[in-house]
Amino acid sequence: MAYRDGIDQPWGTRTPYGPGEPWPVRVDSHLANGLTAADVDRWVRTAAVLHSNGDGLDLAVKDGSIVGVRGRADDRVNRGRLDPKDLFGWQANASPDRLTTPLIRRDGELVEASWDEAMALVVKHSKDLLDAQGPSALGFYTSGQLFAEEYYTLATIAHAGIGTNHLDGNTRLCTATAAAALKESFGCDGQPGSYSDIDHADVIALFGHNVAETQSVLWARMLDRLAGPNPPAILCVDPRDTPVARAATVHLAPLPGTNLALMNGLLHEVIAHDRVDHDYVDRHTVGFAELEKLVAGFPPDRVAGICGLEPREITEAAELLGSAERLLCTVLQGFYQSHQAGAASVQVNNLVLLRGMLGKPGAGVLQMNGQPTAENTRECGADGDLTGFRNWANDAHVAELAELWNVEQSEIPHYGPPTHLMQMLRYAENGTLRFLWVSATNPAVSLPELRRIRSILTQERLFLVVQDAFRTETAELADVVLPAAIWGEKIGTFTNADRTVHLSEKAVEPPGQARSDLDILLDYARRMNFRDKDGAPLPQWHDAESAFEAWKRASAGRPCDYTGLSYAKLRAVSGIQWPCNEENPDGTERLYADGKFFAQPEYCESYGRDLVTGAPMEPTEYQALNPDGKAMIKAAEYLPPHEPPGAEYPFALITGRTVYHFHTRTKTARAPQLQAAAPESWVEVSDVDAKRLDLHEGDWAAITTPRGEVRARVRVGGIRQGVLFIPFHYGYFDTDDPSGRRGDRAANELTPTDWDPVSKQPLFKTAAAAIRRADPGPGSAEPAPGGDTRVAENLETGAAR
Ligand SMILES: Nc1nc2c(c(=O)[nH]1)N[C@H]1C(S)=C(S)[C@@H](COP(=O)(O)OP(=O)(O)OC[C@H]3O[C@@H](n4cnc5c(=O)[nH]c(N)nc54)[C@H](O)[C@@H]3O)O[C@H]1N2
Ligand SMILES: Nc1nc2c(c(=O)[nH]1)N[C@H]1C(S)=C(S)[C@@H](COP(=O)(O)OP(=O)(O)OC[C@H]3O[C@@H](n4cnc5c(=O)[nH]c(N)nc54)[C@H](O)[C@@H]3O)O[C@H]1N2
Ligand SMILES: [Mo]
Repeated sequence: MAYRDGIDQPWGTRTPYGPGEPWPVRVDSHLANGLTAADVDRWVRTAAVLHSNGDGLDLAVKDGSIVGVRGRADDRVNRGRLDPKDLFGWQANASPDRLTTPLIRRDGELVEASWDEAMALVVKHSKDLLDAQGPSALGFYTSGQLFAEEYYTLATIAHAGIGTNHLDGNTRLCTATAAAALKESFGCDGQPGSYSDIDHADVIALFGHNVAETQSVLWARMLDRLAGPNPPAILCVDPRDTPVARAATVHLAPLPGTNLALMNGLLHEVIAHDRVDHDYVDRHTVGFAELEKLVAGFPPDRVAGICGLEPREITEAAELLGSAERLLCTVLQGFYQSHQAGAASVQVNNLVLLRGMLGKPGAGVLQMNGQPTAENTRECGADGDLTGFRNWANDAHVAELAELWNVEQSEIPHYGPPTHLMQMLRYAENGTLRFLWVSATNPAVSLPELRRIRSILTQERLFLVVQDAFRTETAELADVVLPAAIWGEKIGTFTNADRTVHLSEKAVEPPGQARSDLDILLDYARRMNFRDKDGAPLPQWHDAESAFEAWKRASAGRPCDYTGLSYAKLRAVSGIQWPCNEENPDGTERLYADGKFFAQPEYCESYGRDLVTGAPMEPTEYQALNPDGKAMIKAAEYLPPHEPPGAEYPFALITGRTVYHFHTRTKTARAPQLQAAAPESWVEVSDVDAKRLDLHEGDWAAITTPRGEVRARVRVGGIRQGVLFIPFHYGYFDTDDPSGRRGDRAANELTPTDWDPVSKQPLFKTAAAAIRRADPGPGSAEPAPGGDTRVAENLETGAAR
């Protein structure tokens, strides 16, 4: 068992391996100061919750407290490795500022209250609004960080108990585009590929995915392949010089917001050089001719002009993609949160389909997830999807749900898809939505255009319930705050980006009166007295395991079939990939290996949309397009971004992550090692731009967009000219902000209210901005604040080559 310093060496030491060989085991561990494994009373099974990778780990428990972590050597995902956030982030559980009692707003202040008082208020507002305005006055905004049992319970309560269509997750900000792209191409959500494809691939192409910092154990797997015999070639598409870019064979740094043009250009080359697997395309797809026609208009020189690249770079990248024998593509926020997100992400699926790269080891596509349990939000139907990847526009699917929940079909709203969050906010803004229950997300930092978000959430007429473990920026705005038990303090299951399901056991008691989200939701249902059509309580389950059994029934026969899983089985095996059922008792490594898709008209999750306008297709159109349920190749015309850089705002602004923090830092800022590694926000500026603007490393800069202004210290380099990058982790609260500046550093003060027409995912990565030096001026500069992995990265990639 290796102790390692996860701060200086985010990816640890190399364990090289060759193509087709198993990835060697390397067990990472960290225990609280002075403790050794001999001091640990118990090790408790779980998996990582500070990203979507699903790394299996055990929590060390001593005297009723969590005192450390150890990776699970037998886990299929990580073979023992842990990411820096997982080595240290568990310390947040025991933070002295955890919420321990409910809070209610009295005379403008949040004051402590009993559970009875707090829940009585929530129930009174729910009932009053149901009577006065009906179910559409109530909305729920949940997370990608709860457990499957909790999402399924919430979906049941919202859709069948209340009967509102207003239920979405922060997965809308995260993986709505992944889900949309999969639905457009394959008729249904569900990750085709598997992490084990990394062991076999000869080309790995990462589209807008900084895997090194955001799924660092997955990057360790790639680095180990790079350090072994016959390493894969890497294509990186990212405007920044990320660790992935530095290890890449070909790095394309397109202008933000031009992904679709680039993809059309790459497809143009693949087709022009006839790198198409015609047999595969003929047998398993529809739509090739239209794509061929559309991308004919995207030759390299035109695309180079749009993307700010050299034509040669595009042909080089296309050659790599076109000559690959085992091509693995991954996609994440550089595509999902950028202009034409859905359309661009679908083109990655098209690439894989054209090249016949599905279902065999080393070939495939990972339309990535971000959050640890985003997959479950989607499959349980706690976002804009219906439970079990059912199709809201297919009455037979809604009838199945009505039967499962034993309610009338007419009680489950399906006049349109469940309301997406940005629309819900609009309803709240104009006063038809009057009750919003936010669980496990911090929208006052994570949503775009924060000034507008604050004004919506603080309206007198909106009753805001916030369920969290900490007194976040959002909790501060609430009418009622409910203290939640978190990971390690409750039991449940969750599923990572490659469909691997883990059981997360309860290791310790939650602090004070904090309760699991499941218990809170079930308590609400009982107090609301929801009933099915025979008068029985709705939902009928009463704890996590009975909720899991109910969810299994809801998943039966659907793509995400859990019927072959049980808590007992998940205690015996560390990580099992769905579908897991009678036919596939050990789970399923790759979807679509047989060229059969979940796309039959009567079975598919969605009839699809127009990729440019987002207009939904009619069932009859789908039937005509794809009667046999094949994979769909869909073309889309490139449009310029809505807010291109111009005279007043000459830079393209993008936002994203660092390896040391998770989101709004409610956990990672409470882990001293992580907070010390990246204590303060910064802005990345290219060398050329910095020189021109007389900006130096460590200078304070003011960054402005039409929405607002923030301040951050300058980091010079690491990004293409004309582009600025700000991490979005830093909200306006802090425990130790040395500058004393608050309220002027959250990246989302700058981002626009705009979303992708297909997935409705907000555009966090396409805006125009200006930058100037702010006081105290030149000469006062210290280096830009910590979190600088550049040294470590260079060591790492150097070692890998
Ligand atoms: N350390 C850490 N890990 C995390 C998280 C975290 O907060 N911290 N969060 C988790 C979650 S929820 C998510 S969703 C994932 C996100 O994981 P990633 O998507 O890998 O992370 P981001 O930094 O948001 O964006 C990735 C890259 O997109 C690039 N990019 C920006 N605009 C464009 C563009 O127009 N085109 C292209 N091609 N690229 C562009 C950025 O330069 C950035 O390097 O990470 C997960 N893992
Ligand atoms: N500008 C910009 N904005 C972005 C992004 C970006 O790249 N750029 N990325 C977007 C993406 S991909 C994401 S995923 C979002 C993330 O945005 P958020 O979801 O707002 O971020 P978190 O800080 O993870 O918030 C989760 C909250 O849940 C709480 N919590 C943790 N576990 C539990 C639990 O078990 N129960 C309860 N009740 N609470 C719990 C935590 O304390 C925390 O307050 O941000 C989005 N916003
Ligand atoms: Mo995310």
